[in-house]
Order: sequence, then C-alpha cells, then structure tokens
Amino acid sequence: MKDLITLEEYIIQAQNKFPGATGELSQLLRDIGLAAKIISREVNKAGITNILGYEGSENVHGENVKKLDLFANEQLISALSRSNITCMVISEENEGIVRLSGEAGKYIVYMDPLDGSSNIDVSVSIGSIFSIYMRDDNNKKLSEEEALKPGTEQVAAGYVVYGSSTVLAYTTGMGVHLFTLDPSLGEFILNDSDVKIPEYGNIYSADEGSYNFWDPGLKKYVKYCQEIDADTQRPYKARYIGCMAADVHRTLLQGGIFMYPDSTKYPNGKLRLMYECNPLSFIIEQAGGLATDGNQRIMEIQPASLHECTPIYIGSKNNIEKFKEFFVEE
Ligand code: AHM
Ligand code: MG
Repeated sequence: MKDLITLEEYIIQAQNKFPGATGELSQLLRDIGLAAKIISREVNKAGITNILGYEGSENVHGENVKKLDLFANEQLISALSRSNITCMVISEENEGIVRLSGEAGKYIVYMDPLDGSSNIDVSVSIGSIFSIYMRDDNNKKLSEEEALKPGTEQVAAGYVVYGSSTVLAYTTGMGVHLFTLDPSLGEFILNDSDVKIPEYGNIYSADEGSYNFWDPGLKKYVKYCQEIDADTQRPYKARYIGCMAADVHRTLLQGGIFMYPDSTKYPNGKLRLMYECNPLSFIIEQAGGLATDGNQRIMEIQPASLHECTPIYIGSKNNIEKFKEFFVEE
C-alpha cells in the first residue's frame, strides 16, 4: 500500500527541515486543518441539520449571512484561539479586527470563512480561504494599520474547497501542497507536493452575464477566447462556479484564466484583496502562474483598508500574458 501522509505529518516533516523553527506556524496550519474538517462535516450535512438558510443579519458588505457562514467563522476563530499564536483575525464576517489571546501571538490571519456561500442551498462547491502574516513588533499595541500589508509579505496562505471531495491546498512560499480529506479516516491525505499549474489552459472563467458592464478590452479578450483556432485550442471552454476558491482550484489543476473584473456595476471589482485575492494569488504564483489587477501584480498592491476590493485576472502564465495584450490596448 502506498504510504499515506497526513496533513499533520507533512507539516511536521516540513518544519523539521528548519532546525530553528519554533513550530508555531506549523501549529497554526494544523489548527486551520482541524477547523476545515469540522466545517466540512457540517457542510456535508447542511441540509439535514437544517443549518441552511439565512441567518437574518447582513455582513459588512451588506450581504445576507447564512448560518453556515457564521458557523465556519466561529470554528476558524475558535481553532485559531487554541494556541495563543494568532493575535488578530480579519474575517469577511467581522467589520473590524478580532483580537485573540491579548497581544501575545505573533501572527495575523485574514480569512473568508465560507467563500461562495450562495452555492450552499444548491449543494455546489464552497470554500474557505486564509492568509497569514507575521507581526512587525510583538510589543506594539495591536492596530488595524499593522494588518495592512501587501500580499508579498504573506508567510503562508491556502484554501479549502468543500466539493465532491474536500481538498486543502497551502503554501508557505516553498511550493503548493495539496491534500484530500478522507472522511473515513478523518484526515487530510497528501495528494501532491509542489503542484504546478499548466503553463497554458483552454478554460476561461468569468460571470459573462455581466458582459455589458465590462470594459471594451475585456470584451475583446472574451471574444478572442471564443474564436476558433485549433493551434491555440480555441474556442476555450467556459466554466464558472461562483466560488472563487473552487474556480481557482480548477484553474490550478487544469490551467486557464479566472477573471473577476472591475465594471460599471463594480468599479473596483467585487472580490476582496486581503482574504480572497492575495492568498489565491500566492498559491497560483507558487505554482508557476500569475495574478494581476490588469495594471500590477495583485500581491504588490498596498492595501488601504481591511475589506477593500480589487479586480483580478489569475491563472496560467501564458493565458495571463495573452490577456494583458488586450488590457493595454485600451
Ligand atoms: P462570498 O461573499 O460568498 O465570499 O462571495 C464571493 C464570491 C466569489 O467566490 C465568487 O467568485 C464571486 O463572489 C461570485 O460573484 P458573482 O455572483 O457576482 O458572480
Ligand atoms: Mg468570498
């Protein structure tokens, strides 16, 4: 039987390669892995436990919050509180910073606890996304400003997709490692270490229903994707799950491009820089792909606020480079 390596074992093996490591980041990743298992269990029985449906409140973006969003938020915050390693959490579900364990922890965690939550009611993939930064100075008073770092300063990031299987991918800046949850063992099992995105893919992913809100350059690019040309495997296939974590996961494995542009409807795009775009850009770049807002690398954007949005075009290197030709044309 092929040796099974669990997420916990893998993280510890990786840590042992660095004799000076304190083990704190490893612990933090394991805590997130535990929360992901609990969320996965609830997601799978969401219908039968009557956990579906609107919770009744609105989140900081004025969107309806469903019970499972709150459940996932609570599970992740509670997992991150266990080890006194994390000083603050910034979540899609909380307007301000959430302080944990006083000022002691040296890590700052951003997260989207349940991405794509409109998919819950129809049993389509949803996800969790996380992004981890280290504090500059543990003795400083915690502040929102301290959390406003560009994505290049992430020390780790990852996502979980609750799909036909539950998968978890993470990076600490040394490649992307992918695990699948075996529900009978209750363990994430290593699929692949150092996953690479195909250099080119024939899938494009965007909410094309919003076509009339888009810039002319983007419209032309999408028409390019639809043209017939065997040499470049066009027309591309269109795929759009409506859960960025799941759409980016497919892009990681099969290549292509995922786009959530700015538009007359969403002048700054809709996806959040700090807990959607930066962590998924870190993953895709570590796998050999690219992520841009059209003008600059996503991870180099200097954030001005915790929940800000950005347009994003992310995927295989050759697809993003081709896309940029259309973008500069305008
Ligand atoms: P969320 O509030 O459930 O996290 O929504 C974010 C999601 C992304 O994952 C997805 O790509 C996008 O919003 C879908 O938006 P739209 O419905 O405009 O296509
Ligand atoms: Mg989201």
